[in-house]
Amino acid sequence: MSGRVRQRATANANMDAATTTVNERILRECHALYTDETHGMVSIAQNVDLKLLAPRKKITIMLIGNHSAGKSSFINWYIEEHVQRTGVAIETQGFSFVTSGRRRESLTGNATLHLYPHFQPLLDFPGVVDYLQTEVSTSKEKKFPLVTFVDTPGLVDGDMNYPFDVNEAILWLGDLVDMIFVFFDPIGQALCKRTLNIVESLSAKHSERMRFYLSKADEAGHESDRQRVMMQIVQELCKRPTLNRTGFEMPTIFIPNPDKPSRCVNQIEDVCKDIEKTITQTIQNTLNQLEKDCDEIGDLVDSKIARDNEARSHNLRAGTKGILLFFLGLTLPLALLVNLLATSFPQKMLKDLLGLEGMESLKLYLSPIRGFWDSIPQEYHFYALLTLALLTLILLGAAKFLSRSKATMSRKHKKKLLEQQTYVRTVVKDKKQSLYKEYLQQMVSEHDL
Ligand SMILES: Nc1nc2c(ncn2[C@@H]2O[C@H](COP(=O)(O)OP(=O)(O)OP(=O)(O)O)[C@@H](O)[C@H]2O)c(=O)[nH]1
Ligand SMILES: [Mg+2]
Repeated sequence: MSGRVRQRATANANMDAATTTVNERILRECHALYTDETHGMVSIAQNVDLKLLAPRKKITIMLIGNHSAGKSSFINWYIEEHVQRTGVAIETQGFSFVTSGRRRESLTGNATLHLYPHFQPLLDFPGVVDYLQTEVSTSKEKKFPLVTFVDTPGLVDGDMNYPFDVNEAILWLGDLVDMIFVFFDPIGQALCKRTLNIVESLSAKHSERMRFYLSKADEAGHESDRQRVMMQIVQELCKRPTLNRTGFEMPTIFIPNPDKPSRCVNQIEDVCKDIEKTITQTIQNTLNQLEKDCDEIGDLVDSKIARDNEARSHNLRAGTKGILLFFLGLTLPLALLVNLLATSFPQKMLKDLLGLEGMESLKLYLSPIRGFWDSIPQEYHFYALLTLALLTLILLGAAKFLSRSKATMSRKHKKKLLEQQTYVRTVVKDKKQSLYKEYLQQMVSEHDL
């Protein structure tokens, strides 16, 4: 790296550090603790057959609602930059991810999936990738550095042809996002069937993520008209079983327009507070999950090593049993064979071979076998031999069966596991504690302000 490039890189890093909030850094560092190539929790967990997912660095908010409900306008207002096209025509045709970054750019569908690998199954929805894009904005407004918005196509009934299965794609996205904002606008087709069906299915699974808003409330006429529109929408929603709850909340929001002051109550700031609350919750959850994952990895290493020790002592026992049975299996036929040889061999040759003393002691040792063999009537000798052969086979088979060993870890592997366990239990956990402390300090100082 040349001096100037290095200087610029350092300047960039310093600028990043200056503009990055504590929360951003906490989520980023947690993410890095999971994804580091050598020491990452994800790869460590794989060694103990645990599948971990790295936490996200931002929360994701999906906006749905009928066509022209003001979804894209809300995003533009939040980030204070006009990145999403807005207008009375059907403006947003596909899915648009709006996220913050170092420079303003627009990315294609494939680049979007590269940036958000966990959204890659979207490829299973034919046609979606061509209608997918990411708008990167340099905005640092509100909590935008910690948020990714997912703008969706306006929902309409009837002949409108979507280039992909919009219902299924939205339902699938609903599983992955942290918040789902549903915008109902008082003048459009707020109550279109498609919107109601999607909202109903989403709320069957994710009612706690969903927020309902009466958008463009400044266009709803007088207070009484607004109340009537809202009642109608709520009544219609409550007809659906998954949405039938008491205390249905539907704040009224609109994009403040200094040229067109409105007397209508605007609860748009509460939306921002809600986003902040979800971010705070996400940080707490991420830190708690980090601790839980450390504990789980630690415990799994312990039980893996205990299983390995057990397998080792099993193998030792099995080996001993196998050897004993093997010898037992061989002793019987060997003894009989020696006995047979000793009796059928010419006595003189045996005497020459072993000497008189040797021959006598051989006879002495073999006498129980000879006694046993002689006690079997001659005509049963064949069957006795057959039984013996069978017995030998059974004993040898049992020896093989009982000496089967279990797989064990190599010493090197075990050492590595223990090192990783120590790393997770000390380094990662300490890091979690210090991040938690920073998070709390920051919360306290924010409240002081
Ligand atoms: N008066 C008023 N007009 C709004 C408000 N929000 C959006 N609009 C206008 O409503 C029109 C539609 O807004 P969009 O943001 O494009 O709506 P959308 O939901 O993204 O529409 P599609 O992308 O077609 O689904 C635009 O002309 C906006 O200027 C609002 O709060 N008050
Ligand atoms: Mg739009």
